[in-house]
Amino acid sequence: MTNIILLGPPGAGKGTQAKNLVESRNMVQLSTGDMLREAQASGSEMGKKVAAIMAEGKLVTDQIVIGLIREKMQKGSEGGFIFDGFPRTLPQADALEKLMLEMELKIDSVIEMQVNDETLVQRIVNRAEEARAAGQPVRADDNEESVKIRLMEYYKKTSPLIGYYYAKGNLQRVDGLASIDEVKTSIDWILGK
Ligand code: B4P
Repeated sequence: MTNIILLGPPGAGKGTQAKNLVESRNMVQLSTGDMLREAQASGSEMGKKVAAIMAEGKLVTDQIVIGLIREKMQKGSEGGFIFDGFPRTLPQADALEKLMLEMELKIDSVIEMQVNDETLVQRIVNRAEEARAAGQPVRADDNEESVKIRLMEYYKKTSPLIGYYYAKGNLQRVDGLASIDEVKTSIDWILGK
């Protein structure tokens, strides 16, 4: 069993690589972004509460996302968990550490996906354009204005986690500018067979 955190700015490819790992390693993807979008789609009170915050590009409260993660982790995973987009703040990282201890699990690897701001904005704007062209729904936060706020939130609240995990000795970096397949190969190399 392997438990990993995918860390990186919006559009770095965390969700893309998490899906690869689910297929190839029987791991369970815990994407707080997906969980929050599901809550919105279900029309729940919580979903309504977070909709405007997410559309603007801000982070939702620690309390909400920690609650979501706790609930999903209780279902367990044979291959291990991929934390995708969680933790995003230091209090979330502390909460995850406590949850892992409670469940007698450990984080094996924190993989930081490095991509420059210009590429991130371009990828997200492209995703919105592709969805529009295919007649599919466009994510409310996939526009240039929200992406800039998402990036500011990342640098202010999430990037301190790089030092946090570096100090714990389990931070590894991959070049997120490489192709999707190349990034996958780098992650496979880090995780081993
Ligand atoms: P998320 O859903 O986590 O969205 P993200 O960070 O933008 O996406 P990701 O990095 O997964 O990029 P993707 O693979 O999709 O968060 C959305 C919002 O939810 C947040 O802003 C916040 O409001 C809220 N939220 C979520 N978690 C939270 C938490 N813990 N605390 C508080 N709030 C939270 O890739 C993007 C695009 O790039 C895709 O089109 C993909 O095809 C493309 N791409 C990926 N890899 C590529 C590559 N190597 N080369 C070329 N293109 C690539």
